[in-house]
Amino acid sequence: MSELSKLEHRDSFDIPETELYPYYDPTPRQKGSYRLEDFIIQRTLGTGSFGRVHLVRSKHNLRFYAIKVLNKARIVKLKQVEHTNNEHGILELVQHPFIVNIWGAFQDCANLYMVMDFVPGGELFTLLRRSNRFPDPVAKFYAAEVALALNYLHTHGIIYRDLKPENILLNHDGHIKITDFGFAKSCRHTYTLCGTPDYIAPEILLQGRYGKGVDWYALGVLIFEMLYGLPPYHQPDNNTILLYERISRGPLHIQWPAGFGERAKDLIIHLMDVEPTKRYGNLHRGAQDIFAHSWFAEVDWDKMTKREFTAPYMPQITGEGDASAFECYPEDNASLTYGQAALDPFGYAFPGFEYRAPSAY
Ligand code: ISQ
Repeated sequence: MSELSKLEHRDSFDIPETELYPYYDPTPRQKGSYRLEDFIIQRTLGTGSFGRVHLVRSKHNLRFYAIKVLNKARIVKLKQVEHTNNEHGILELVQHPFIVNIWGAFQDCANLYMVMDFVPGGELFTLLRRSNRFPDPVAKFYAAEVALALNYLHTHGIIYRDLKPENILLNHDGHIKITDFGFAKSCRHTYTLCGTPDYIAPEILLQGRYGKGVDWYALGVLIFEMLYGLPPYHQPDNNTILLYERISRGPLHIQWPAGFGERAKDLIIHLMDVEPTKRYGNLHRGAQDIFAHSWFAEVDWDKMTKREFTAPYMPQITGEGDASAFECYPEDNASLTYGQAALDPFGYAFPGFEYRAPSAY
């Protein structure tokens, strides 16, 4: 099933814009200093090529957290050092109700650890596959929360670059939390570190390879997938060549399913425009073209930002630490290897992760 959403992002251009619907949190989070021995590992919530995410319980406050564990040697081997440092740096920087919160990060000889909120409602991906497709108002609710989170990131100079239902988690109250910032990239330098304007080289102005348009494009794909159940260019046989051909031909060639709403279709076509300079989100009105689109006409954006709408689906959670909304993964004793003394040739590569050797030595 996971192949369904492996579409490559396409390049776009950066255009600075003013912040729409800002979110101010009156209670800034308390940052902590942690080590593995502060937690009891309960189970695996997800796996990836560099490590796993575990549900853990704090020995001190008995609260549940998610800890993402990444193997340093694998990160180096797969040339993901910069992405990993970006992920950590960006998560430390951002604070938004629709983005997962990080509490701290540390490393031992072999691994990096990121301590995050446990978001118990599971992936939007699971809910979508189980529901087949979402009714229009449900898709609109999730799309609106995602659009606000993307706009927040963009106004802070961050491109997310990995939007898909697998990376959207549902909190206990049914509101979203975007997770996995492994591809996120800070593009602040394209706004602020360009030097004196008269001297800016054209390639700096045109450096749009990772412009925020890729996120708005992905929002178009996400809206389609939520309303239809599959992404617009899905190839059942995983034929990537055909997929890339369809992606480059653009949304005007999509065979729209019967009954697909005209307003949703119009928004998706504008979000998925092959030409980044014509794409909604990248025009002179920026994200306002998206927020003011007729498909979102019922949305009160200020209320949406403040989470004042009741979510369309309430996760069935029996208590704190209930992780039944997540798939079961084989527990292959990976956690037994955590915190062991070993050579550490890669510690220097991750300076943002506090070095916490186990207390035994
Ligand atoms: C928080 N809660 C559940 C699962 C998670 C996966 C990745 C990152 C954070 C998470």
